[in-house]
Amino acid sequence: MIKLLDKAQDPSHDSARTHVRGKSEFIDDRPMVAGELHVGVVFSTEPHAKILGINTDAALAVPGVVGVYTAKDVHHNLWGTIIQDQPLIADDVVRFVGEPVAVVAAETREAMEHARRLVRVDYQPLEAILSVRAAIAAKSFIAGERSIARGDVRAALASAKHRASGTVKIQGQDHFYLESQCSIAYPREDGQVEVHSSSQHPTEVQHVVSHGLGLPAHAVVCVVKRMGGGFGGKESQGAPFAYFAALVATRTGRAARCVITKDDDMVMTGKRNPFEIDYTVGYDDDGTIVGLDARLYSDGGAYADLSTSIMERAMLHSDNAYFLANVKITGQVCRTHVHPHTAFRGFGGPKGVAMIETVLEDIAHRLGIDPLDVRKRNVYRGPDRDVTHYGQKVENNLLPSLFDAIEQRCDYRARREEIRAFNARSKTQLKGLSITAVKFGISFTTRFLNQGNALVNVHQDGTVQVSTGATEMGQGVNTRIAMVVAEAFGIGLSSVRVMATSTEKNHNTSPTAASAGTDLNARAALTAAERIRARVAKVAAQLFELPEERWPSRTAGLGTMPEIEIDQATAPDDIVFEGGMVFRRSNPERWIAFSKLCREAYLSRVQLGDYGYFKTPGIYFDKLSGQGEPFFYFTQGVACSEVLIDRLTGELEVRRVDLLMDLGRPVNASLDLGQVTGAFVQGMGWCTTENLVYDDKGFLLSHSPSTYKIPSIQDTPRVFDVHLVHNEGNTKNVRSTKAVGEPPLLLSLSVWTAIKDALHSLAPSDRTLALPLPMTHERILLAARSLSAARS
Ligand code: MTE
Ligand code: QUE
Ligand code: MOS
Repeated sequence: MIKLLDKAQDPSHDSARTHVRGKSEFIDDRPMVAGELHVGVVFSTEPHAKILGINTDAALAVPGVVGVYTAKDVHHNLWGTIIQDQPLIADDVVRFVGEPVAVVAAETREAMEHARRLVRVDYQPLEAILSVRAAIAAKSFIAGERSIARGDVRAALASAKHRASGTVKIQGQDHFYLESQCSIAYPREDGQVEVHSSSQHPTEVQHVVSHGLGLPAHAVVCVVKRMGGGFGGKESQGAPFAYFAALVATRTGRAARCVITKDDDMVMTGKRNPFEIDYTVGYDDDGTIVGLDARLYSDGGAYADLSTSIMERAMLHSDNAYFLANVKITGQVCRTHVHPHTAFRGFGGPKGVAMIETVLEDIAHRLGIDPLDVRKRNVYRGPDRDVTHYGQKVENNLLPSLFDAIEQRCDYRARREEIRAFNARSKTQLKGLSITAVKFGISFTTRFLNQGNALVNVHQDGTVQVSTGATEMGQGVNTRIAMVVAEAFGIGLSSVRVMATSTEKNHNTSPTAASAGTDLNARAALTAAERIRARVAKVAAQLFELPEERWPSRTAGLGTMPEIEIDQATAPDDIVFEGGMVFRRSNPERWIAFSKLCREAYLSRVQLGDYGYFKTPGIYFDKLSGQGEPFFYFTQGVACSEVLIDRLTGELEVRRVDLLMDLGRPVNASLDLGQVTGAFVQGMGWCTTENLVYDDKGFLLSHSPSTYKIPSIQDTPRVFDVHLVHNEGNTKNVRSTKAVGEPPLLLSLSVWTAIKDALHSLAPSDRTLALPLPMTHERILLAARSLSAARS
């Protein structure tokens, strides 16, 4: 049975106080230094064209303009996180509207903006591919086709009692971080450069800047204090902007600031990959899936970026919470002439899950069975139906009991009956109800990324500075790391500070992504802290043997105490660190404050800093066979959404959402609840209102807050009941916690399937509704209208 966690009152975000006072420093808040230049980007207005010439004369003539740089100024002009196929500055050909063709540097922002518009580029247009279907027709692909399969799909489909086929068309999503892409570069002595960047991946910035400038890695430092949101959009795509600033800084010897406007950012940077998924499913009378054949196509845009990894995760999540006995999932990334699409919260997961959840909804509709029963019939459960199509056993599987728990908590059956009656009665409105689940695999599927390192410095007053490769983007990773370290030393959270991320303190860092920031970095920090704790525990044990007059601090460090030998980490095991104090369990009367102990340890020449390293054990995935155990564990959850549709206007109201999330034993349940609700609402935007509209050149028309509608407070569910569930079983992860950042976003699909549920009440049972994602108000209106017309 599922037990709920009590609502917690955990420490608030470490930036909460400075955020609300406007004192948190973001990139563009950094004070201008003497001589600092403004950097702007001239970008392509053609989706695919040969560059015949670039005329910079007029731009250079603008007073205050210091330089205009093009591809010929770049040392090594190809970058890319996985496949290096993308020019930093387009050379002879442009491949998307928004692609950088020149970089302008000027004394003022006004001069820069003015000059940017005066750079003249002559293009000879080439044929552009602007859709997934056009790419398939032209065989325009990025990397090869891959598949993950189990059993005999063909035979299973042939002998299935029922079959259904369809296409799921899924649009992209803009990250809409409040702080657009930005970086400042400072030239340092002897050819070095220090870059401050709004990036989830400081090591990638370091690499891209060093390659682009022709510098060794040790000449470049990347510092990330925080981001004003990343959501995956700053995992790879922050790097070129850092490079543009660094290019100007090294060329001019002056600090250089590259801050992109919201509108330009939206035009230039890639989004969540659009997907088109063709499937055929075979199922029994009771709704059990016996075979699924799905072909996933994604729009990768013009360059590879992270699209191949995103496709892999989509393929690995096409099962979601459901056992597929016979299955073949094929994935192919398409190359088109739009901005290169990239990571977005959930990576490929939401696309695979959208497919299977909507298929389950259709099966239920066709059979006239409640969709919840179809889901429960297919959910992973032991002993025979708990191995995924890629061969990983679903351990610590709470899914069946989560379905039972949500059904009861939200009074599902009674509301289903009410809604049936309501829809039969109402002429103008429709209600829909749907429960979907999530089972999100935690770990990068690329094994080498699953490592982290951390530096812990304990000072003589007992306060602690922690540095890791994790970057703070609002998710609270710094607070969680600080809490884990504070707990290790038994000290208050205010005694621990997580410092700005910098590649000079932590090297070869992974992007803060795949929701694994805390898992990797808090674990590495804990290792370092535990080493320090073992040493100071030994100091404490010795101090307790001596009268206080003979402690180092009392003898001015003159050495009346024998020097402490710390040979290995042979910590006395009965020393307790608690409440800021250190004592022997057997004699709590004799104690020393942690802060005082640190001073004594220092005077005794005991090392008070350390470095920790962690790599996720036991994970393995063979990308060729599509088999293995790619995930350390699964984060799971369920949500039930009720929607109300106005058939005359298409208006949608999300009336009620009940949500249960298994996050193991949370480090900070309050922050986690913020992540769950934030991710859900962000996902709702993708499912309902966020409509990316391009013109016939692949230029993004909806490139501003007035034309691109992210959810507002008005759109959040009227009733939003979110609970974490009790689960202490994930003992292999740090503090038995589970990652939270991305998984709850996938539960917002319950809003999308609830819309389908509502519209199904107008559709005959032999009719499958192919609803695109997002279901905007307009699309709801059109779908309702055509269904009503078909009925009358
Ligand atoms: N939360 C906030 N406030 N801002 C963000 O940019 N990014 C999300 C998620 N939560 C994001 C966020 C994404 S895409 C990921 S992968 C994780 O945070 C990354 O951080 P974590 O690994 O520390 O959870
Ligand atoms: C989830 C992720 C990422 C991922 C795989 C996941 C991710 C990411 C990469 C990646 C892959 C290959 C590389 C590389 C990065 O893989 O964010 O540098 O060479 O960057 O399952 O979030
Ligand atoms: Mo998150 S999409 O893995 O940055």
